[in-house]
Amino acid sequence: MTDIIPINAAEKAAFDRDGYHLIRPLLSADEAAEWRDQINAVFNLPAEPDAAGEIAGATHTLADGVTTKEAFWPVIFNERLIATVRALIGDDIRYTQHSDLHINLPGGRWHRDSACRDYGVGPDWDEQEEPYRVVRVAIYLSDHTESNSSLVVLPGSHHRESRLARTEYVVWNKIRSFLRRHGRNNLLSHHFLTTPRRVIRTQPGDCVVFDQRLMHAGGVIRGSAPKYAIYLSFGIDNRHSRNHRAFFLDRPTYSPDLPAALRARLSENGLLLDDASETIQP
Ligand SMILES: O=C(O)CCC(=O)C(=O)O
Repeated sequence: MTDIIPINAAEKAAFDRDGYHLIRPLLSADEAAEWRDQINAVFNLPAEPDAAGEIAGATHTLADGVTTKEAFWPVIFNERLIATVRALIGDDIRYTQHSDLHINLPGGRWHRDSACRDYGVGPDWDEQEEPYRVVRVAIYLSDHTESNSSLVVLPGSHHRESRLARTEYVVWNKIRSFLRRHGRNNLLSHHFLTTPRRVIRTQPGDCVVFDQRLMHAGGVIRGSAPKYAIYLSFGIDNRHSRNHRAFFLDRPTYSPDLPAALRARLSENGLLLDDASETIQP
C-alpha cells in the first residue's frame, strides 16, 4: 500500500450522490500515448504518429481485452486507481472483469452497464442485505478537442429515475437507432431535457469511475484524431459483484477462465473474486 490520498470527503459525498467520480488525470500524457500504442498493437495498427490517419473513421473493439491481453494487466493494478476505487466504494474490492478496449466506438445510446438495466427492476436494485458497490472504470486516452471524445452521464440516475426521464431516453434511443440505420449516428448529440446531464469532455489520461447503474452514453465522435478508451470493473466482495461478473461471463465475448498468471496476481493483491456462482438476468 502507498500513502496515496485519492479523494476528500466532499468528493466521496459527490460520488455517492451523483454516481461518478473523475480522476483528472489518472495517467500522464506520455502514459496515455503509450497505452494508445498498446491498443494499436492489439489491432495490428501502426504506432503513432502514423496511426491516426490509418484509423480515422474505423471502429475497433475487443471485449475483455484488459483481462485477456497481459500487456494491459498493469492497468488493473494501478495504485492510484485501486486507492481511489477503495476510497469510493470500500476497502474490500475485487476485479469484476467486464473489460473492453475501444478505438472509435461510435456515440451511443443511453444505457446502464449493470446486469439489471431497468430502474428498480431486479436484484441490482435490492440493497436491503448487501449494498450495490460495483463500478465501471473508463480510462480515456484522447483529447476532446481533436476527437470530440466524451462521456455523457445523468447524475443521480443510479438512485432515482422519473417516468419522464425514462420516456425521454427511450425516445432519444429510438431516434438514434433510426439515424444509425441510415448512417447518420453522428448527427445527434446527447441532449436531455427533463433531467440535468453532464458532459465529461475527456483529456488524455482521464478516468471516470461510475456506478454501473448510472445512465450514460458515449458522446458522438468526430474530428481529426481517434477516440481511445480502456474499460474495466471493480466491486466490493459481495453478491452484487458476483452477479455482475456472472452476467458478463454469460456473453460469448467474455473470458470465463482468467489467465492463470492473472488469477495468481489478483489473489496476491487481494483482488480475486471467488468464482461466479450464479447468473442473474435483468
Ligand atoms: O464510448 C464511451 O465512452 C462509452 C462506452 C459505453 O457506454 C460502454 O461501453 O458501456
